[in-house]
Amino acid sequence: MQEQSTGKQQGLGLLSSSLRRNDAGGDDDIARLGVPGWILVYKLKMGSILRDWQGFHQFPAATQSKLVELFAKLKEQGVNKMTILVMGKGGVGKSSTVNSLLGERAVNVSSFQSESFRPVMVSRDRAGFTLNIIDTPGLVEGGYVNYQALELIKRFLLNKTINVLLYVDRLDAYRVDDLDKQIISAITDSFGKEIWNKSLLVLTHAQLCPPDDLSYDVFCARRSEAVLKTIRMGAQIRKRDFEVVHNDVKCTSISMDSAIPVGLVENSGRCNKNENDEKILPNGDAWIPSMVKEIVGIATNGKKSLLVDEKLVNGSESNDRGKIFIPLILGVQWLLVKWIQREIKKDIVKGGKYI
Ligand SMILES: Nc1nc2c(ncn2[C@@H]2O[C@H](COP(=O)(O)OP(=O)(O)OP(=O)(O)O)[C@@H](O)[C@H]2O)c(=O)[nH]1
Ligand SMILES: [Mg+2]
Repeated sequence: MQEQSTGKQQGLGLLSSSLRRNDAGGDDDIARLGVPGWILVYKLKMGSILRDWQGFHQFPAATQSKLVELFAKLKEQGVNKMTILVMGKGGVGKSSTVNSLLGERAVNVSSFQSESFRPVMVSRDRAGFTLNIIDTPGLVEGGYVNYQALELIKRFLLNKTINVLLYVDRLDAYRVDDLDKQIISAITDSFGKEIWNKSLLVLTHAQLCPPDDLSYDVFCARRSEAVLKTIRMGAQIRKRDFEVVHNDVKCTSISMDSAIPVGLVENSGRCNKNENDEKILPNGDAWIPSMVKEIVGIATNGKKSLLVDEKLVNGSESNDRGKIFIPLILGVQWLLVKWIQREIKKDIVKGGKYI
């Protein structure tokens, strides 16, 4: 029967396979959407499909009402669309965080080596508000920064505006090393220093029992400080520029005087819950609404969102800076050549005299 399918059915088949590739939600949703095929084609061409945010209704009522309030705040400021970019090393919980924030299994999560090498944008609509989240492949391959992945991400982002970057790492890691700094440098070289004005440090695996008799809050603060310092150094941001507190945003989970707020995340299904059925951290904080609050704070912090244009994709900021010196270098080279030619001529004249 399948072999006899009409062109229209084949078209939908193609669409559903694209959907499966882009979004782990499954193709049942296409039927549920009830939208004309051409709209689906258009939206797929734009890099994702805009769906009704089904996962929103899966959140506990207490979380839903907090999120409604936060989105209303955005709408008050004329913001009805937000695009979040998620980046970090492999296996730190990027995809799981995307799913947790959406309340649905939108992107693939893998316990072992990931098979997703491409960025994926998931778009959800709720009451006229569009939320785009872009999940990306890990930025480390075989112990080195994966510049190829970064290049792919950049190209995927062409003509998109990023309102918030979630830089993801794990809370339950005890060290930062040179590779962490290199990742930050690579992100900064690709997107410019300004991207850190729109970023939130997300630390996953936050349901932990700290070692060495440290309290949970002290442990979180120390780990955050270590990663934030690495970001500051990797992005070459001056200390005093980094220590500015957002006017209206205060990190709810960790009290830090940093320009980059920190959000703690526990993606595991075994995460503890409060009496309202909300997922909570060991400090009692319901982390999903807290994190969305931070995200909204960053989106409206008055700093410019990042438009990824041709210029950014085809030449990094740092390369542009280097280009200023090209005429100078050419000039010096020209003078050097002229000087050598003059010296050679002098030598020839001198040589002629002695013959
Ligand atoms: N306990 C716990 N496990 C987590 C958490 N976040 C992610 N995991 C697990 O860690 C593994 C990797 O998670 P992913 O979300 O696929 O990580 P990723 O960063 O997207 O990985 P790549 O796509 O390979 O870069 C999976 O087995 C997740 O279930 C968390 O907060 N707590
Ligand atoms: Mg992933």
